[in-house]
Amino acid sequence: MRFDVLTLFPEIFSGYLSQSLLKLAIDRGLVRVDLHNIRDWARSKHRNVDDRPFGGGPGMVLKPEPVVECVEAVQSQRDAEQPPGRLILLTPQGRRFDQRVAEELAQSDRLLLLCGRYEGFDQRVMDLLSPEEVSVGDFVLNGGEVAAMTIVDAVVRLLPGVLGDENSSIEDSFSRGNRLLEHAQYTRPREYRGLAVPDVLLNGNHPDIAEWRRQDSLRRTRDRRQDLLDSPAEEGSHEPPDADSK
Ligand code: 6GU
Repeated sequence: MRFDVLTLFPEIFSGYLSQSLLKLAIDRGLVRVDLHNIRDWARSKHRNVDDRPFGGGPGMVLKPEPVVECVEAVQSQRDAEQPPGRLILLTPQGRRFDQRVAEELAQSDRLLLLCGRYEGFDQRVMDLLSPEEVSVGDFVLNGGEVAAMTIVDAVVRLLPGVLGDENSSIEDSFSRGNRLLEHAQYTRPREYRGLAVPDVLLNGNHPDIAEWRRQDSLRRTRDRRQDLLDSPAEEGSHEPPDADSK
């Protein structure tokens, strides 16, 4: 899968790209991430990419020309028979990103992630390019870069061969309609500062362990995220949890 990240701050991504799981996926040829600096498409002598908003107001708006021309240049980097890839614009105004969206995006061969800064893009960027607008949550980031990394991170771990075990993302919280939070985990030592590991995890009885974990997941979900139990189960989801069990 190929990602193209279009940004004014490509350096923000370099540390992340050299990180273990993603670096491994890149080294194994499963993923490719190309960074593009929008400023390289600026026309003026001073290479400015933003300007004051018409009508007044605070902040700066990203000019349409460098953004549109950068996107078009990146989209044209393909063979004649290949589709241009999905264009995603990161903005707090977008469709909310979640595990279901990650699974959908993981089906794509190529994603173009367009990161904004300042007060946003000139409206003609959206009018001309019709990107899919995506937000990672109801809060405001200083730019789309951290959101783009969030999307790359969540999508890459769904690609076949990226995680050690092919199935290890399937049982994750929120995956394929799983609506339960993860159960608690313990490792050695058996006792630390007076806190002991639950006995059931030590006795090697795997049906008992599975049942304890299921109950712990239910308990946590009820305490922390009742909303997950209230919302209707998705198509293809696991059995709905037994709401009466303790
Ligand atoms: Cl995608 N961008 C920015 N700037 N802020 C956000 C966001 C994106 N998603 C949530 N907040």
